Amino acid sequence: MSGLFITLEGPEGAGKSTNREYLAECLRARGIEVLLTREPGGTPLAERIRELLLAPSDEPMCADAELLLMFAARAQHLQAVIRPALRKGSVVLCDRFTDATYAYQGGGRGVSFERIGILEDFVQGALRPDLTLVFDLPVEVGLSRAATRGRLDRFEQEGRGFFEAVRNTYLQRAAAAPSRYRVIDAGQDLARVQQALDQLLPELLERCLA
Ligand code: T5A
Repeated sequence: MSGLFITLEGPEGAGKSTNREYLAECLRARGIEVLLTREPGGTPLAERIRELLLAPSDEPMCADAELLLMFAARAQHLQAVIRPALRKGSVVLCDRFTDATYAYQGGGRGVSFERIGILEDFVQGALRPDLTLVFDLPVEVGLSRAATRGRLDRFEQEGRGFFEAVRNTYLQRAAAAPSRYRVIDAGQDLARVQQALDQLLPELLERCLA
């Protein structure tokens, strides 16, 4: 694999999609080939799985079904999109990846990290993100931003305790492996968040061009 795999993570409404576009523009302006993608999703089949995962339903989805659907979508996404782009030498900017599974299915739903790790190895082999940007902000700020879009999806209907656990899991993972993670204060106004990203750019460019 010769490209660079960068993931953007964080709780609901943290600004990942907004800042993914900003980062892509910054990198493309310097002549770097960037692929923007997201999880769950990123291929037609994985997007159909996403619809199943996000749609509110009268039938509660059990935690293991949710976990396996996340990894089913990921397997397809890796095989059809992420691995080919990395082989071509592109920078892949992916809105959520397996850290979200640890945060939501692990921290939020209580699935053991060990079980998630088994599926991570099975689906990804040795592939892990080269760099993960965690957009961190207080739960209530993120939820109120997400709520401006109107109807809540299945995850957004969870209670505050769920999202506190999600946030804490992200922060714990970032603290445990500081060489892979950069935590960005996403509770600030957008201009300041983007200033923080600007400060990361030299490091990103160095890695992209290495
Ligand atoms: N999931 C996903 C799992 O449970 N396990 C997994 O393994 C994976 C991969 C995906 C759901 O799936 C779950 C997690 C999620 O619940 P989604 O719709 O993709 O669903 O959810 P999010 O990724 O959370 O998408 P959001 O759109 O809610 O959040 P973003 O992308 O972080 O935020 P963004 O950029 O859309 O911004 C939200 C709003 O805030 C404004 C934006 O303009 C926008 O209106 N905004 C700001 N406002 C003020 N100040 C700032 N700094 C702002 N930044 C953005």
